[in-house]
Amino acid sequence: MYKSIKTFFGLVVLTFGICAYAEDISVSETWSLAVPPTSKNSVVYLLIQNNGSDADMLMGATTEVSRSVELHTTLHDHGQMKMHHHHSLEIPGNSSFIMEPGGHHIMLVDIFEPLTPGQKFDLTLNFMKGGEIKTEVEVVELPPNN
Ligand SMILES: [Cu+2]
Repeated sequence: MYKSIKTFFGLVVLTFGICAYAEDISVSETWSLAVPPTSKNSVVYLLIQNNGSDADMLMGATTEVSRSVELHTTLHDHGQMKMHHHHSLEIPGNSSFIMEPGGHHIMLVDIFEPLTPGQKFDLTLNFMKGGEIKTEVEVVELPPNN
């Protein structure tokens, strides 16, 4: 059974002495699937909870494990799986926004090293109103609940 990963702010606070997080937005259940060494890309899934009454916008994300990070949604188009690249994603107020296989996801483009099961890395999400939210991603071998 997969246990949820707590949102992780510690390192930012210790390094810069700045506590920058959004009261309304929280990020949890963050995971990434291990990929073969030949794979250039990987994917992060997570749950965003917006406890504020207003919508926020996820503008992007950064991490040290890949050259860039993109916001994607998997679409089924005439029996073919395609990924749509978003410049931002709206997170409606008072709701949870799930990123899971077959739907929304965060694409790690050009990973520098293969991601292996048990590995953890930081991902910083950038929200228009909520600012930067840092979360710790755990790499797993199989999707949770499978
Ligand atoms: Cu994708």
